[in-house]
Amino acid sequence: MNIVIISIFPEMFSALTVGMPGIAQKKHCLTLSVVNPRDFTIDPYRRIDDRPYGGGPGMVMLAEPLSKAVAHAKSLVPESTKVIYLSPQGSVLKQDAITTMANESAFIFIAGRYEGIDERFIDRYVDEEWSIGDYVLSGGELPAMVLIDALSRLLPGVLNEPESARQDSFSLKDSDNRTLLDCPHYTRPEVFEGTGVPEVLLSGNHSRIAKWREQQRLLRTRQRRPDLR
Ligand code: 9WO
Repeated sequence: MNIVIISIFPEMFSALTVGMPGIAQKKHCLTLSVVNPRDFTIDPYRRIDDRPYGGGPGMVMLAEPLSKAVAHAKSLVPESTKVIYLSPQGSVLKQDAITTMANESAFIFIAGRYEGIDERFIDRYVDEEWSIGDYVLSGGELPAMVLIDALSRLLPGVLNEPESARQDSFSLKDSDNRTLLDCPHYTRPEVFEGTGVPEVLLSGNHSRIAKWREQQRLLRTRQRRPDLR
């Protein structure tokens, strides 16, 4: 997968050199590049923002440097590549949408700053608008990184396991394709600060263990996320 990010803070994306996105890049399953709209400004002050028409607090990102950045980004990926804007006004991302996106070969992500982007840029250049949750941040960089992290763990060849085993153990879905939370996990020592491990996990009975884990997922989902049942 080839992802071009448009952001005025390219340094932030160095966080993606570690963990799953880092592995994906080292294995050439993922290519990331960042295009800075400030490099496409026309005025001597390299301004990428201006005051909002109609007044009010804060600044708005100029459409022109962003459209030039998109044109440059499109020279790095196929012309038809989807342009995605991360904003609180987008549809809230769920695992299903991320699984669908993982089948694509390229994306252009727009990470906005200030109070927002000139709506004419969004109307003309943005294909999809996605939110990672109902809160306002200071920019779209972290949401873009959240999406890249979620995508990188789904890319074929990133992990050693075969695709079928990965789908099983990395899915949030039960046998009826309904979302379930994960079960609790335990590792050594067998007693931590006086508390042991559920005995079933020490039994060596794999069908009992699988059954217990499924029950735990259902129980936790009912208790913590009744909206998912
Ligand atoms: C929304 C808003 C609502 C009331 C008052 C001020 C407000 N600012 C914004 C807003 O959308 N600010 C953005 C800051 C402009 C674009 C980049 N920024 C951003 C993206 N903040 N939060 C996100 C984001 C993106 C995806 N998912 C969650 C949050």
